[in-house]
Parts: sequence; structure tokens; C-alpha cells
Amino acid sequence: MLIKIIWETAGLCNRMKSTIIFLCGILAMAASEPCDLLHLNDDQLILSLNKKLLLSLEDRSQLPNPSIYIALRLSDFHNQTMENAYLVWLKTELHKNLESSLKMGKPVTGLLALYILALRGSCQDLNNITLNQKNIIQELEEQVTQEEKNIKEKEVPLTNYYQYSLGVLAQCVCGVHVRKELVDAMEPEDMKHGQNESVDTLAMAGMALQCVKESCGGQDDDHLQQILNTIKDKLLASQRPDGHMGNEFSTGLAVQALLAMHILNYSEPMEALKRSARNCVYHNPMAISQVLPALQHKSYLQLRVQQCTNEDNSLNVMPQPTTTEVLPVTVSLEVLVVIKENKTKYTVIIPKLSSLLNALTLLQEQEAGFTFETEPTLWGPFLTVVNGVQAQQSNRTYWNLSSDGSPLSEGIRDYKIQRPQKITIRLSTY
Ligand code: B12
Ligand SMILES: *[C@@H]1O[C@H](CO)[C@@H](O)[C@H](O)[C@H]1NC(C)=O
Ligand SMILES: *[C@@H]1O[C@H](CO)[C@@H](O)[C@H](O)[C@H]1NC(C)=O
Ligand SMILES: *[C@@H]1O[C@H](CO)[C@@H](O)[C@H](O)[C@H]1NC(C)=O
Ligand SMILES: *[C@@H]1O[C@H](CO)[C@@H](O)[C@H](O)[C@H]1NC(C)=O
Ligand SMILES: *[C@@H]1O[C@H](CO)[C@@H](O)[C@H](O)[C@H]1NC(C)=O
Ligand SMILES: *[C@@H]1O[C@H](CO)[C@@H](O)[C@H](O)[C@H]1NC(C)=O
Ligand SMILES: *[C@@H]1O[C@H](CO)[C@@H](O)[C@H](O)[C@H]1NC(C)=O
Repeated sequence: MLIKIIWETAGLCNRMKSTIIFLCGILAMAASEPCDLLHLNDDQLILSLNKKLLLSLEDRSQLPNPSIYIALRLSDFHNQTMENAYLVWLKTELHKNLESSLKMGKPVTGLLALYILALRGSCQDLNNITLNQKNIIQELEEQVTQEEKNIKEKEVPLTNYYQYSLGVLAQCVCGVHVRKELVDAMEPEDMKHGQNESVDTLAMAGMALQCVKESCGGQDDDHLQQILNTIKDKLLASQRPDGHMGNEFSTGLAVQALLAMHILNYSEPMEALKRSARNCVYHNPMAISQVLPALQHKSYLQLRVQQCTNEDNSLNVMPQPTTTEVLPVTVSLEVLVVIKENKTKYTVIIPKLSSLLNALTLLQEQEAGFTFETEPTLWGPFLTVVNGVQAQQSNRTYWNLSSDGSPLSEGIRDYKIQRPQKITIRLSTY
């Protein structure tokens, strides 16, 4: 265990030398949340994640997140007042956001599918909901068809196979017939996350195809069965010695897929999920939203039969501990920006346990020539521009993050700097 010293932030700042006074502003942000889930039994653990997700509904600084709402709707426990208020917010703010993205011709397959699944999760009548005067399901079908067209012409979806799968899943869960061409365009060999196989994507595709298989017409499709078998084999082969499938953040979706596919020996990945949950690996509400249904033995396919009757209404939010723990220790961070052959190295001194986001912000403020920009996403800020160079979906470029050579499994807001290290930010293609 780390020996943590609790300092009064103000007291600490008073003691600091002027050269590092600029650190004080972000010390509060560097404070780590206490992790105290180790002693909980399984039911208490699930309840605590559920309450954490419910509490996250109160953060209205960003767009409403349909994935969080879906997980809350799939749960055994509810706070009807808070869930209803969030649904209203989804139907106004997210709705408007989707409409304006569509007007600009931006592909919105994944977000639209999640919105539709969220509406299905609260048993809304989808027949009378429209986006830009068009029925919402019809709009989804058009988005997925554009993705399919891109796969045919360029061998890759407009967005990615994860969003394509979400689109197929949402159609199927809402009882819409899924065209055979959409199934045939699923290519498990191309379901990648950077260089690696994407277990998250395989899991989402598996759930989508299992749903199609179980709807009328799907049973006799040999090609569908063949793709499903490939996905199943890949999922089972992704299990690590510690029980996780892929990594900590794909295991929730992988377990959901195993449940959907009626593969019964999922105890090892389930135990791995609980172990990681007890170690507070899942603090990002987006991560919790993909893990919680699995812990409650549910998958997104459950939305097909969602009834919204006789629901529990017992869930309250936990009062949050307000202690601020600050480590009055600094570490030196090396940041290497790689654009093709051009490597630029920077160094910055930061409070220990700062997020990478705060570290990069400090580096930028030092005017050492480093600049960056982010875009908000369901997972938090996504790094898009570094030193004026923009990575974007239309070029299939992105900024790949690694620490001392190993790719990060979290984004810049969630990743905490615990020791001196070298962060590489490399312009990559996918
Ligand atoms: C596709 C994908 C990508 C693509 C996105 C581009 C594209 N158009 O395809 C690429 C390859 C670029 C990518 C990059 C990264 N990804 Co990624 N990605 C995914 C995946 C499979 C689907 C995301 C999606 O489309 N969601 C659907 C739409 C509706 O939601 P959305 O939030 O609007 O989608 C956007 C964001 O999710 C964003 N995005 C993608 N990955 C990440 C990661 C983070 C941390 C953030 C903030 C945003 C982000 O790109 C999406 C498309 O624009 C998820 C799997 C999952 N379980 O969610 C992993 C996932 C979100 N990615 C992950 C990670 C770790 C990364 C990287 C940090 C990897 C790295 N070491 O560089 C980088 C991000 C670095 C940065 N620049 O900030 C983790 C996040 C875990 C966590 N605790 O934060 C996930 C869960 C995969 C996993 N199991 O490890 N990713
Ligand atoms: C859809 O129908 C329901 C009841 O059938 C109604 O309460 C709701 O207002 C309608 N929504 C829209 C957008 O017309
Ligand atoms: C990032 O780069 C590493 C190699 O440095 C690679 O293994 C990984 O697949 C890349 N992409 C992602 C999304 O992690
Ligand atoms: C990708 O695969 C390589 C080799 O199998 C592994 O070392 C690396 O950690 C993986 N990257 C991610 C992001 O899982
Ligand atoms: C399923 O069982 C096999 C053999 O009993 C085991 O090796 C594997 O880890 C199990 N898979 C999962 C997902 O638990
Ligand atoms: C639901 O949340 C509201 C708002 O936080 C709270 O006032 C109410 O007591 C909660 N309901 C239950 C049953 O705890
Ligand atoms: C490399 O990148 C740095 C920082 O963006 C820039 O100042 C420099 O001119 C670049 N060097 C070359 C050779 O392109
Ligand atoms: C991506 O494409 C845009 C034009 O569509 C171009 O301006 C930009 O330089 C490209 N970025 C990279 C990294 O290639």
C-alpha cells in the first residue's frame, strides 16, 4: 500500500517555492479517489457500481450518455425519478445533437444506435419518434446502409465495425428485419483496435448476430452461423491467464456476448470482472456502463424483451466522501511526439498521480512548443490535435498513446502518472 499523506491543499501551497507555485492550481485535481470496495461481497459490489452510475447522471457538463442510461435500465435496481429526468434530457439534448450532426452529413451510426437502444430500454414507442422529420429507425437503417456501402467499396466501414455492429443490434432488438447483406458484410478478421484484435468489437458483433439468428428467418442462414462461430472462437481464445478477455475494459462486453450466445462457462472472466471492480479499475462511468449488465448476468439482447413494469424503485445515491488526499511529491514526465520520422521530446515536472490530461495541460502552459486539443466523447476527452496536426476519422488517423513502449489502456483523463516515465504520442493509422 502507498503511504498517503493528507495535506490541506492551501497549507501545501503556502509551503511551496515560487518556481513550482503553478502546480498548486491542479493539486486538487491530482487527488486520488479513495478505493474501498475490497471488502464488499458480490451483491454489495454490484450495488455500489450501480449507485456510482446513478450518481454520474448528475453531471450535466457534457452530452447525456445513452450507454449509461441503458445499463441503468437493464439493472435490477432503479431510482425512477432520476432515470426519468435523464430520459427527458436524452430526448432533448442528445436528440438535438444527432439532428445537427445528420444535417452536417456526419456519420452517427453508433450514437444513434445507442440512443435507440436507450429508448427501447424505457419501452418508448419508436414508431412516432422522428429525427429531422424522418422516423428514427428508418434513419438508423440509412446510416447502417451507408456503412455497408463503404465496406463494399473500400473494405472498411465509414466509422468502425463496433458502431456497425451496434447499428445492426439496435435494428434487431427493435424487431426490425435485418437484411442478409448487412450480415454478410461483417468481417471478423477486420475487427481491429489499432494493430490488435478488438474483443469489444467481436463481442458487439456477436450480440448483434446472435439476435439476428434468434429472430425469424435467421436460423437457416449458414453464412451467419459461420461468422458467429468465428466470433465465438476468437472470443474464447482472447481469454488471458488472469481470466480477462482482451483487457479489463473489453471483458464486460465479452461476458455479455457469452451470455447472449448461451456459452455457459463464463465463470473465469466473471471473476476477473469482479476482481477488477473491487480494485476500482472501473471508475469511468462509461466503463461501468459496459460492465454492470454483465455482473448482473444480463446482455444488451435483454432489451428485446424489456417490459418496464413492476420495477424496483429503491436506489438512492451514496453521499460522496469529501476527503482530499494529495501526495506532495512530483515526478518528471518525458513526452515524445512522433509524426512519421519527426520525433520531438519534451519534459515536464508534475505532481505525482496527475492525470495525463493535466500533465499535458501543464506542458502546454510552459510554452515549450507543445500544443494539443481534445474532443469530448462518451469515454471522455479524445486527443485529436497535437502540435497543430489533426488526426481524424476521414483519414483513418489517430494519436496512439503508450508509456515506456506499452500501449495505454486508458485515455488522457483517466490515466494517472504514478512514476517517472516516457509517454509516446504517435500519429498512427488504422
Ligand atoms: C473504435 C475504437 C477506437 C478507434 C476510434 C476511431 C474510429 N473511428 O474507429 C481508435 C483506434 C482510434 C481508438 C483509439 C484509442 N482507443 Co479505442 N476504442 C474503440 C472502440 C472499439 C469503439 C469506440 C466506438 O466507436 N464507440 C461507439 C461510439 C458511439 O461512442 P463514442 O464515444 O462517440 O466513440 C468515439 C470514442 O469512443 C473515441 N474513442 C475511441 N477509443 C477511445 C478511447 C478513449 C480513452 C477515449 C476518450 C475516446 C475513444 O472514438 C470513437 C469514434 O469517434 C472502443 C470499445 C468500447 N468498449 O467502447 C475502444 C476503447 C474505447 N478504446 C480504448 C483505448 C484505450 C484507446 C486508446 C487510448 C488506445 C491507445 N493506447 O492509444 C486510443 C485513444 C487515444 C486518444 N487519441 O485519445 C479503450 C478505453 C478504455 C478506457 N478505460 O478508457 C476501449 C474501451 C477499448 C479497450 N477495451 O481497451 N479506439
Ligand atoms: C408518441 O406516442 C405516445 C403515446 O402513444 C405519446 O405520449 C407521445 O407524446 C408521442 N410522441 C411523439 C413525439 O409524438
Ligand atoms: C498503438 O500502438 C501499439 C504499438 O506501439 C499497438 O500495439 C496498438 O495496437 C496501437 N493501437 C491501439 C489502439 O492501442
Ligand atoms: C496488442 O498485442 C500485443 C502482442 O500480442 C500486446 O503486447 C499488447 O499489449 C496488445 N495491446 C493492447 C492495447 O492490448
Ligand atoms: C471454458 O472451459 C474451458 C475448459 O473447461 C476453459 O479452459 C475455459 O477457460 C473456459 N472459458 C471461459 C470463458 O470461462
Ligand atoms: C432517488 O433520487 C432522488 C434524488 O437524488 C432522491 O431524492 C430519492 O430519495 C431517491 N429515491 C430513493 C427511493 O431512494
Ligand atoms: C518537427 O516538429 C517540430 C515540432 O512540431 C517542428 O518545430 C520541426 O520543424 C519539425 N522538423 C521537421 C524536420 O519537420
Ligand atoms: C487529413 O486530411 C485532411 C484533408 O481531408 C488534411 O488537411 C490533413 O492534413 C490530413 N491529415 C493527415 C495527418 O494526413
